[in-house]
Amino acid sequence: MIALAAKNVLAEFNEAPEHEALSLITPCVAIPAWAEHLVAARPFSAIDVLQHYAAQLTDDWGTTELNQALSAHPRIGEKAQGNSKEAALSKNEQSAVDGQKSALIVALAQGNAEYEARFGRVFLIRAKGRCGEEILGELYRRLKNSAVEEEVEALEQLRQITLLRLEGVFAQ
Ligand code: 2AL
Repeated sequence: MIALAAKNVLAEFNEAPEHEALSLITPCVAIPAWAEHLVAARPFSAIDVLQHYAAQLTDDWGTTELNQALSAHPRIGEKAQGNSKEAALSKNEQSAVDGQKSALIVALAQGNAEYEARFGRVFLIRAKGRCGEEILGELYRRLKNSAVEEEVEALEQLRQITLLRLEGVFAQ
């Protein structure tokens, strides 16, 4: 019984049927090809090897992947809907924006609207480790980006969110 309890997540991921391995990492990002490639590359000898490969796969991401992934990211300051694992992760990441002063919430909502009007998609930022004021500051800074510069930044944020979530999956 002890042996079962101690069986680590990496071994589980390596040995699980394909659909189970997929469901373990799908909540990290709504880009099916990323999860499929990672599962197809099993087994991994160590978590850092897996993380490194997962990061490498994100280097190929572009406009299509950004739009795919955004369908699963609620606006900053708005709660994720539903009971999916991804929604739960998102709520946790955005916890610093919870219960904030209403002035900040209003400013974020206005900034989000301005961003969406300018770039045509939801403002994406790795919220974990950032306070509400910092997020708002980044939103104002990024509103001054060109469309090309901003896509590069949004993709970098998506990579950070994804790899942080993946770390969470394999944390012992
Ligand atoms: C999110 C989210 O759901 N988690 C995170 O770090 N950022 N959403 C967003 N619009 O940036």
